[in-house]
This record gives sequence, C-alpha cells and structure tokens, in this order.
Amino acid sequence: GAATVYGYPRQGPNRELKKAVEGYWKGRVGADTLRETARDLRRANWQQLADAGITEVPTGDFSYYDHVLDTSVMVGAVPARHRAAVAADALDGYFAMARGTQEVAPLEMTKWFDTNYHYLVPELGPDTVFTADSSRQVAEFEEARALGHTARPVLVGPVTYLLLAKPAPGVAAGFDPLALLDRLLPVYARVLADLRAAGAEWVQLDEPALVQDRTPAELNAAARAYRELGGAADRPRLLVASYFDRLGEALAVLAKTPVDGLALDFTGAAAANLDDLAAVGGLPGKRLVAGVVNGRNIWINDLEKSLGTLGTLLGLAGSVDVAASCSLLHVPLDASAERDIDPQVRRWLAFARQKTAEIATLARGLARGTDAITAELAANRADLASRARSCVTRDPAVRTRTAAVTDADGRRSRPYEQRAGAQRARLGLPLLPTTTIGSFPQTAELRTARADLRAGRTDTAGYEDRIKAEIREVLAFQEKAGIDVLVHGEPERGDMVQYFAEQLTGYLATQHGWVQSYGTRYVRPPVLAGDVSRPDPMTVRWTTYAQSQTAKPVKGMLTGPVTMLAWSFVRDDQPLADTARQVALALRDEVHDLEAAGTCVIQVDEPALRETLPLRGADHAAYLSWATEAFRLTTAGARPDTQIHTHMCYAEFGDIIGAIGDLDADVISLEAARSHMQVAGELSGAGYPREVGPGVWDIHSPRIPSVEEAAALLRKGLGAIPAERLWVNPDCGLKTRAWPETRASLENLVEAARRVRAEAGADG
Ligand code: THG
Ligand code: ZN
Repeated sequence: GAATVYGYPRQGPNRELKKAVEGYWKGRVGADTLRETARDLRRANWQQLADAGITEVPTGDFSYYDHVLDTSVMVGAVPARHRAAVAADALDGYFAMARGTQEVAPLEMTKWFDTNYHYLVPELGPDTVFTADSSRQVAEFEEARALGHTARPVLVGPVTYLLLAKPAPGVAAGFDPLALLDRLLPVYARVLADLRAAGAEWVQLDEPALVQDRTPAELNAAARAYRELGGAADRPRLLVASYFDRLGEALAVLAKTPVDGLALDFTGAAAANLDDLAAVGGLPGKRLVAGVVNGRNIWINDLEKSLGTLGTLLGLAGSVDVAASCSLLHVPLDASAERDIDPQVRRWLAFARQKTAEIATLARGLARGTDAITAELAANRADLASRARSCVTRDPAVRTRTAAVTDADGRRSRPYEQRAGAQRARLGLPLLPTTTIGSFPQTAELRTARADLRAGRTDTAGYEDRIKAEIREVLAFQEKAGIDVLVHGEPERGDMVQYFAEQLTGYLATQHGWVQSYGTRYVRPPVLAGDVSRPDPMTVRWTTYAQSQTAKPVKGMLTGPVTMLAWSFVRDDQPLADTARQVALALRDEVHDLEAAGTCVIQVDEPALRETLPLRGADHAAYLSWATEAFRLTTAGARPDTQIHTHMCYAEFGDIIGAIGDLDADVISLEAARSHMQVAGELSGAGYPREVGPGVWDIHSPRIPSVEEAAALLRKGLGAIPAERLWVNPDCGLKTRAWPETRASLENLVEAARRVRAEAGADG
C-alpha cells in the first residue's frame, strides 16, 4: 500500500509565505518573488514528504490564501463586483476577492467545518456561469512530476463546493446553490480531463460536507455527481475523500458510484466507518485510503492499534493505503523545533512532519509485516506508556477534586430573580447600563513592550509600569466618557487563550507551532497535555489594580472553559467533558479569588461555544450538556450579588439558544449591530429571562456609529427586551480597533444610552 497525505502546512518553517504575501500587498515584494517563494515552499514540502517515506504526494493543496477561494477561481465563480479586478490582474483580483479593496467588499469568511481554519465562502446565484480554469492545478502537478514525485492532485469536490456556497448578495435567500450541480459537473469533468492529459493517474476530490447530516436530495446529488464524473471519458482514476467524521449514509451512496476509490477517516468517532464499511460489503476491487493517523491533533499515533485497523481493512477493499485522517494543514509543522518543551514530553507530540513518518512506518508495516518495523513499534510503545503514567497527565489532586464535583457545584446559590435584586442593590447601576466587552486597542507600542519583555530587553518592573500606565489611561477614558461598568482593557494579554494557558499547569506553549487561521493569519494554539490546575491567581493583580484607581465597578475578565479547549490542542486520552471540568475548576478558583479581592462583576467569555458544535445533529445535545455544565462549574460558586457576565461573538446562535439559557449567566453580550438587533428578538422569543447586551456598534469595521444610529438600535432592542434587562455595549472586544474610532464610538454609545434612558423613563 502507498503512504500519502491530502495536504501539508503551506506557510514554511518560518512563515515565509505570510511574509511574502503580506510583503506583496505592501508593494515590497514583487509578483515574481512571491511566485518563486511559493514554488520553493512547495518543492521543500514535497521533498520533506518524500524523504519521510510518503510515496504519493498531494498537489494543488498549496494556496496563497485559501483553497476554497482557489476552487472558485478554478470554476470561474468570480462575483460580478470582483470581475474588473480579476480581468486587470489575476493575482491582484484573487486578493481582492480575499480581502476586498477600497471599492468592493471581499467574500465572506467562515469556519471550515469544526476546525480553526476559515475559508472564503463562494457566492453563487441562478445567473452564475461556470468556466473551467485548470491552469493552477495542472501547473502544480507538472511541477511535482518534474521533481520526480508521484503526485495526486487534490480538489475540493463539486458537492462540498456547492454545499459550502451561499446565495450571492441580491439573490433570493431561498436559492439553493446545489441547483447549479448540473452546470458545475462539466467544468469539473474538464479539469479532470486536463489533469489526465498532464499525466495524473489519480485525482482526489474532497467531500467532507458529506460527513454532515444530509437530506435525501443532497445524497442524491452526490450520487449523480459521481455517476457523471465517473462516467466521463478521458478521466483519471477518482478518489473521493471524506474526513472529520464518519461518512454515514453517504458511504453506501458513494460505494455504488463508478469512482475508483474512497478515502475515509478512521480516527476518534469516525472509527465507526469501519463497521459501516463492513455493513455495505466493503469496496471490492476499489482503492481504500485509510486515514488512521489523526490529522488534526498533535499526539503520536498508537501504531499497533492502527495496524490492527489496517489489517481488518485489508479484507474490505481491493487495496489499502495509509494516510492521515485529513489534510495536515490543521497541525503545526515540526515538533522537533520545540526546544523549550521537555524532551520526554516532546516524544508524545507529532506535528505534520512526525505524522508523515508515522504514516510511512504504518505503510511499511502493512506491506511487509510488523517484523519490518519492530524498532518503531518498540519506541512507540515506550512513548505511549510514558505518557499514560506521567505525573504531567495524571495529577491525583486534580482527579480527586474533579471526581468530587456534585450537581450543586454547578448551581448558583440563588435563582436569577433574587440575584438580580442583590446585584442591583450592590452595583447601583442606571437603567440601560453601559459597558464594553473587555479589550481596548492593542497598540503597536504594547506589542513591542511584550516582545521586549520576552526578549529580555525590558525587565519585569519596567514592563509592569507600562501596563499600569495603560490601565490608568483606559480607565480615565471610560470615566470621562461616562461608561458605567469599566474594564482594565487587557493590555497584558496577547492571545487570550495563550495568556491563561501560560499560567495553568497542564498546558504547554509552543514556540513555532503556527497553524493557519485564515489567509496570512496564524495562531499558536497551546497544547492541553495534562491534568489542569491553577497554581496562582492569573488576573487578580491587574483587576484589583484597576479597581484601586476608580470608584466605579471594574469587571474581571476570564476566558471560559469551552473556548480554552476549542482554541487549544486538546488531549485525546480522556473525554473532552473531563478536560473541560478540570479547566472549569481552575477558572472557578480564579472567580473565587477575584470575588475575594472585591470584584463584583466577572465576565467569562465563551466566543467558541457556538463554533464547537459537533458536525452531526445527533451529537449536539451531549456537547451542549458538558459545555454548559463546564461554564456553570466555572461561575456558579459566585455569591448571589456578584454579577456574572458572558460574551459570545456570533449573531447566528439559533441552534444553541437553549444552551445560552442553561449557562445561567446574569448578563450576556452578543453581536447584533450587523444583524440589526435580530438576536434580541430571537432571545426574547425563546423566553430568555435574564439581562442582554446586544451590540450596538459593529466593531469589525472602523466606521463610527452616530448617536442616533445607536439610539435607534437600542429602541429596537427595547421592543424585545424590557429596559430593566437591556445593556448597552459594542459587539465585541476592541483589541483590533484604533483609539480614534474607539473614543468617538464609545462616546456616541453613552450618549445614545442617555437619550433612550430618558425616553424609557418618560414612558415608565
Ligand atoms: N486565539 C486562538 N485561536 C483562535 C482565536 C484566538 N481561533 C479563532 C480566532 N481567534 C481566529 N482569529 C484570529 C485573529 C487574528 C489572528 C489570528 C487568528 C492574528 N494572528 C497574528 C498573525 O498571524 O500575524 C499572530 C498573532 C500572535 O502573534 O500571536 O492576527 O484568539 N488561540
Ligand atoms: Zn466577541
């Protein structure tokens, strides 16, 4: 069997691609240099794969910005507003679609399934005309072949492409992009024929959308698509890939089409594919690519277990190849670069490079028997054992504590109605109180100060003076503007998840573990490696310093347990619910200490609550149950007169509206400006009984809302939520905003609150 992957990190060991692309945008790097950098990165990746023992390398997985955007270009789906830019210059037009220009808006961006990667959403309508442009795919395939590699082009499949698309602006919302399938298939057939003509024996079509709940009509579309593409003349052999979950009903559908092979995920819950495959009678005579190495976590594989799976699969298909479960785009490049991680612990980690070695080892073991890989198996066994019994992964004190958690620990001592009274008495806030979400502009100066501290160019005292000065400035502005509940502005935090992870036992930070989030933006998710505890308070110092500077209440700011998991690499050796409970208890200690230090308002942010929703509806209830439980465990120890806030970044939360109620937070702030307060109506329609702050300033844009604009939104909010329960705040944190628009917008927001407060007072 072959050893293969579906994609590899694009950025290069030092994020060379980010630097080249951003340099090109600034005019500092020419188009030729950018293309050359990209070619060098592809060449290095293929070589690394080949050296590791990968026998069939992917092509077409590289992208300057996003591979879904590349697919839109391949099929000619360029929105009307970008056509002039594309016609003038293909590369600049491509970036105009990605980022917009002074004149035109970019494509919308959204999460790629349940990963932390974001893609650009295709915009389609009844008038969309597809045209085939296979040039990029053909060129990259020829590039790899010229370098001597056996290559397999990888494309986003036509069904997934359409299922990920949205009606273009101005198109009736009822328009279903899947209606364009018959128009799209000839374009895919053309691209496939071009790749065949260039010498591609196999082409991979990725259909991860088929692992989600699909209607009979959608499954039918998949059947039609692969009957038609499979029936085309001059085609290469077709490998249809799915990942992120079990294929479910779509497995039998695809197995009946004339495609030549399927790639399936066999990791985690997707291991159910094994039984499903047996149930449909296997794939006799076809190629099965078995994703047995997890492509989205960073843990070493259990090689013996994978060999067991592979052995079973041998009886279920014509041939079996070994792969990662999905593209390695979602993991960092190389664990061996992490010099600061204890070498013993580093042996438990497998980033992209280590995973390719595992895949090659498994392919060898499958082909020649376990005798051919005895040394690898022994080392793997030792590393797995060391992880299982390490005091990093197992802290008896943490386990005793989590085991003792009771239902009562997750319940506030008083119902909301009583708490609200106690909080009103303690805080003395006006009707329609004003606040912000937590962060204030992160100036270049602040980032430099943090970098200087890390590099040893400033000492701790100098850095802390700088932070204190910033806090005083942020407070002075809020007091002057007349905001009611103040924040310290979080100048000490870069990435908030990283900030807390650095202070919690059980988390590891990486130095080079960059993963693409979107376009040229990357994150370095911390690794949740072991049992979690909080040795010392994490935020109390800055919050109490801020409180010492003002008579108004200062809100304590924490990141919630679900988000702490969602934006990290989580451990795979215990249920997520257990890990969440440990993080929740550590945060509960922080809530307790903040409270003891006099903090009377504490916000626990959960921006990732909605985005972590499982791909299949059948799994939603179980997820929401442990997720809301972890939030309540974090917050429920608070006194009745301590006001618990939470914040979420999304306006689309219809499918978690019940869970928002189950959080039992006293106040929730949400994005609403862009959806014109629709969320307020949805919440009240669902009978949400507590306080709500629907955002009245869209902070994603530098535009300053006028007083009247914000007031109009507030009046709209009052139509759904009574004045006693309505808060006034922006949509989200202000970290990415600049000071001038922050000042002006917040001043307008306070004035709008005053205006509407007066009207509401007059009414009542
Ligand atoms: N933290 C973590 N994961 C996340 C987010 C986060 N995932 C989802 C969401 N937020 C992603 N959003 C962003 C926004 C900005 C950037 C990356 C992801 C960004 N990155 C800088 C860059 O690439 O230049 C690097 C930042 C750094 O130096 O740490 O701007 O908030 N864990
Ligand atoms: Zn937000």
